[in-house]
Amino acid sequence: MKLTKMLGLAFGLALAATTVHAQEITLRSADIHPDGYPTVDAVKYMGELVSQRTNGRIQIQVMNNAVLGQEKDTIEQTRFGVIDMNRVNAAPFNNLVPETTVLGLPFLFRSTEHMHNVVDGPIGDEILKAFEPHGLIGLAYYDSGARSFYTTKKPIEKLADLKGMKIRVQQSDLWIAMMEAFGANPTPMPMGEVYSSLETGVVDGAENNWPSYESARHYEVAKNYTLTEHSLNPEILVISKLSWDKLSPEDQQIVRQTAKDSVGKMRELWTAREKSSEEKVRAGGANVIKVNKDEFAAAMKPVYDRFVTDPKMKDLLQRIQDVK
Ligand code: GTR
Repeated sequence: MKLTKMLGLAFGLALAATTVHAQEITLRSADIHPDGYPTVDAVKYMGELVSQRTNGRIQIQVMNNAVLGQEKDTIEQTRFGVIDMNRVNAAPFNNLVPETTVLGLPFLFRSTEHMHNVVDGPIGDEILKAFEPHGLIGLAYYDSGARSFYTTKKPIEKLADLKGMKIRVQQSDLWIAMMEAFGANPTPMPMGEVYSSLETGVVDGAENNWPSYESARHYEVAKNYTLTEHSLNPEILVISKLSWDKLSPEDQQIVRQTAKDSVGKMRELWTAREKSSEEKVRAGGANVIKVNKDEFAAAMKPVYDRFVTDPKMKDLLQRIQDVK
C-alpha cells in the first residue's frame, strides 16, 4: 500500500474514532411510577450528574409512567438492549437473579439503617454483580420503605384475617410463597392491573409502601391499611449489558459513580415522600391499623425453609443478619 494511502486510511480511522467518541449517547431508562415519584426523580438527578460530568455527551431520558411497559416486560427488553436502563423493585428480578431473593425475605431487616448498611457494603455489591450473567449490570439500590397490606372490605387486624384472602403479589416465587405462608391466596400480577383488580374484586387486597399505595391511588379503593411492614425490599437500578458494553471504560465509570451519587438524593426524596404520602392517604380516609407484627413474623418459617436451602444462600443470610 502506498504511504499516502496508508496515512489517509489511518487519518480516516482516527477521525471515525473521534466522531464515535464525541457522539451523543442517550440512555433510555424505564420506570412504572408517575412524575414526581422518588425513583423517577432520582434517575433524573443521575441524568443531570452524568450530563455535567460528560459535558452533555451522555444524557438519560427517563421514560416513566410505564410507557415502555410493566416491569417483567421491561426487564426482558433491558436484557435485550431495547431499553438501556431500568429502575425496578428487587422482587421482579427474583426468578432471573436468585441472589436478589434474599433482600425480600420477610422481616429480614431490623431497620432501614440495617438495610442501608447491607446494601451500601460488600454484600450489596456482591448482589449487584450477580446480575451480569443475566445480561444486566446492577448499578445502585434505592429505598422502597416498608411494605404493608391493604384490603378493600375486611380489615386485617390479626394473622388469621388473611386466611383465604386473595392478595395481589409481585411476579416472584418468593412473594407467592410468602403470601401462602401468611395464609392468603396469592394472585401475581403487574402493578398496572392492581387498581382495577381491587375495584372489581378480582383481589381482596394487595401490599405496598406508603408512596405506592398513595401514588397508584390504591387507597381510594382499598381503605384498610394494616401496618405489617413485612419487607423492606429495596429498588434496584440496572443498565443493559449491551448498552454498557458500548460505553468506554471512562464512561462506564461515570455512569456507575453517578448512579451511586444519586442514592443520597433518593433517600432524601424518599423520606419526605413517605411522610407526605402517609398524610395524604390518612386525609383521604384510610383506616390505618396497627398489629402485633411478631405474630406475622412467626408464620414466615416455611418461606425461609424453602428459599434458604443451599450453603451459599445460608451464608448470605447469615452475613446479612450479622451486619450491624
Ligand atoms: C413498588 C415498586 C415498584 C413495583 C411495585 C409493585 O413499591 O416501586 O417497582 O415493584 O411496588 O408492587 O409492583
